[in-house]
Amino acid sequence: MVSFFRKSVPAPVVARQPRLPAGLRVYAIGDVHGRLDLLDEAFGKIDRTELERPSERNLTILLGDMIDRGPDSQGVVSHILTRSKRRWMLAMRGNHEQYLLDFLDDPDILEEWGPLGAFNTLLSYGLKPNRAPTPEQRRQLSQDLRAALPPGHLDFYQNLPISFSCHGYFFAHAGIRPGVALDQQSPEDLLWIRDEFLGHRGPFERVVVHGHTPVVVPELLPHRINLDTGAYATGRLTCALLEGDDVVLL
Ligand SMILES: [Mn+2]
Repeated sequence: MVSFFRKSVPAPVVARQPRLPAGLRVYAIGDVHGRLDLLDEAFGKIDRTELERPSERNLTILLGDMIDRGPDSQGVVSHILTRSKRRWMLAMRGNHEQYLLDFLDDPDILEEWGPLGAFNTLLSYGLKPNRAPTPEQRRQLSQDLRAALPPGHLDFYQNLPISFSCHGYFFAHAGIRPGVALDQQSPEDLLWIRDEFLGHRGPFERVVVHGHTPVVVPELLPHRINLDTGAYATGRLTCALLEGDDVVLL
């Protein structure tokens, strides 16, 4: 557990940030990693907030890595798809969703993906993976996964955006490469970057809202906001409310 977290930069609960237009509220949720129970709680908090203090328009953004590690990736994706029918939702691509897509075309990627929590995702889709599959078993699992995906799931994975700009904010799963324009960022960096991004003191073109690297306490910095609190291991899933120039943790 000790090496699991990066050291958090001490952060206030409320930070001043770019200004969203009046009437627009954004809820941003960190890495869910198969914890349907926690995602359900977060949606409940959002619903209560909207009931108590309704906004004109509100967008919920999931920062990627909805799947793997935790017990119910299939349930998490189904829950997001269901909620998307009645709420404005944007689920973003994380490196784990990319692994799933890559696995459908290249079964051998399971050697890399497996140790990162893939088996729990395969189990959640009703597969019975052997923990050390042979190349032939990997090919079979890949075909079986494609066949097991419920309606809408393949489309969901294929259409997850890799970045999203909203007024002064830039949303991406892992972060950005410092010194490279936002519209020139590589998918590799947006899905995977850690040290070069996290160690950069800013400023960036926009405030980057991201997950990917677990921290004990969410980081609300002037140039970036990290909402990954390692939900699958800690039981803490972070949801931030962005409104006007405030950032508030729910
Ligand atoms: Mn990640």
